[in-house]
Amino acid sequence: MTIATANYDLTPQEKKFVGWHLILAISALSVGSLFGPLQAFEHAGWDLYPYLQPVFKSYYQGLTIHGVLNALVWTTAFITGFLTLTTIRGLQRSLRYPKLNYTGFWVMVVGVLVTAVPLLANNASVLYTFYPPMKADWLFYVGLTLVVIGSWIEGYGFYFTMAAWRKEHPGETYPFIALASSVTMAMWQIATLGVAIEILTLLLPWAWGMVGGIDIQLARTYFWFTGHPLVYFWLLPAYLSWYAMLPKQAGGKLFSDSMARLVFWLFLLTSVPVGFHHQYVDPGVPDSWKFIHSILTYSVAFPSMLTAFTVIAGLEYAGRKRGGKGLFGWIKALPWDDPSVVSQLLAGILFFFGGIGGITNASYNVNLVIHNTAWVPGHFHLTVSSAATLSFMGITYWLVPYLTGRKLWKPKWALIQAWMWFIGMLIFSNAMHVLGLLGAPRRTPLGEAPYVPAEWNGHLLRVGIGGAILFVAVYLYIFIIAKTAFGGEKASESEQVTIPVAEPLHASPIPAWMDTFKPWLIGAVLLVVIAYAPVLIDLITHAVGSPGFRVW
Ligand code: HAS
Ligand code: CU
Repeated sequence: MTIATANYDLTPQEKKFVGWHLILAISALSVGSLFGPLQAFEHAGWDLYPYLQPVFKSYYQGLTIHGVLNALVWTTAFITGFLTLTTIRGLQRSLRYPKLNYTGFWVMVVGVLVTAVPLLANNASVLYTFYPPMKADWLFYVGLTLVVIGSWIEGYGFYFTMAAWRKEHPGETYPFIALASSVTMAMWQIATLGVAIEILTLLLPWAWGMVGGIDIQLARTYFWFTGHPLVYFWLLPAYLSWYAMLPKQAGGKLFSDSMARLVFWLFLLTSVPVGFHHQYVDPGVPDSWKFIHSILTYSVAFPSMLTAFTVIAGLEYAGRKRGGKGLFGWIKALPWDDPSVVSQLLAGILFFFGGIGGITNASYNVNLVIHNTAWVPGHFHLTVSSAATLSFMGITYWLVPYLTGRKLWKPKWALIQAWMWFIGMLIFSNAMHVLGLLGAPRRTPLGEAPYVPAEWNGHLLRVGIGGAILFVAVYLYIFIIAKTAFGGEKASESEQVTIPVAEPLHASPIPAWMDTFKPWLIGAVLLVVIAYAPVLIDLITHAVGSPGFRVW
């Protein structure tokens, strides 16, 4: 078996290419993050939107910019860049067709710019789920399509590179981090077929006036076909780091190489056919199919449980090697002074709560209580904004010094930043969960709502306080990264950061079925067909048309 252990350096050109992804990602985050706190402040009764007139028109414009730039652009740009690095480092070879990957990246950049035009002009305040019959300017749909196509092209670049490596290394096993990168991309490419079909066959013809109406139920079904696995596109790069990089940073090893591989294959298999857990209340989906998707949702939670055990076992190994004793002494022995490690540990702790909340959501009966309430943004701020985002922040704390050859600017401040994110998120998301249970709706300017009962007020205030802490934390992060990249002290030869890749604890052979895409891809497609085809055929044959509305 092969696990790359020797240091391998990217070429300056490759480093620059990964760096461009980070610039796109962090630029999106820096604009998108302006609006999150504005929403939180509005909930707490400090509505700042009137002061932003006439530049930003409404709460909903802000909420859309926040969701699109943070949840869609920051993540996708970071992930494609990070997976480029892990593919090259894993295979210890350059991209097979670098120009293909460059093309993918620039298509993504054009897509972001095209999306930004209607967003900033308040012509696409349809939120990040862009449910019809709310109708955005067509540029919004075209821009998002380009972002997705750009990410696909980068994915093809990974596959060609994997195939070239395979030819050069007959009989060897794909190195884990490269395999995990391509599995993530393959899952994403199956997943995004839903939104691609939604945009090309429904939204664009409708936005261009070629058809009079749109079938709302069909559009929602296509959307959630993509919408759920989208969350694993955010999560899996964090898992890649937790499995194969974090243990090395903490002084340990990858606890089980084969388990890590199995987890990624299971995600490829089960991530997509679960979208109806977002549509439990939708009238056009038969109960039997909601049941099937609910069972499959519990199946896709399983690899995360495996991850919790395996990653924590790897961390325990590291902690004990560092001298930690007793039941919990190993936790104390972990490097709590390393901001990259701490960000990822705190992201994992927050994900415990987010994951339990996810399993709660997946239960049909309980979902009826929390659906469309503030509980849901409470859930996803622990997942996409913590498990993924806080991990990505932690990764950049070594990645930017690696790419630039500079030292991280004030590591103590980076530590404070990670803890601020953790504390801000605990306050914010706990308040949102409680508000949801009390019946507070999501996607609503609650500060203005006339029906708010007194018992919500304390929790709304906590939303504002949590939001304020997160606001400081995110701009502190951006400041630290900018200072490191553009003004950081040059690292000496001995201080140069290398890419952390953990060795497996046991070098056991990997069975052939865990080193080939074919059976897993066939299984994934089959499950999708079983879980979706009958409902989609029914919805397509009974499609009806609604006109578009501009509700903002
Ligand atoms: Fe979810 C709604 C179910 C995971 C994101 N989810 C959402 C929405 C988003 C989102 C964005 O079934 C809202 C969409 C919208 O706008 O309407 N979710 C689940 C389930 C899981 C889950 C079953 N979600 C995620 C992840 C996300 C994410 C991951 C983003 C990254 N979710 C739902 C459902 C809804 C939903 C319903 C619809 C609600 C509604 O009605 O609208 C599972 O995958 C979760 C499994 C996770 C675990 C946790 C394992 C714990 C680990 C931590 C290890 C700890 C470490 C730290 C390493 C079982 C791995 C150690 C530290 C030391 C110090 C030692
Ligand atoms: Cu979901």
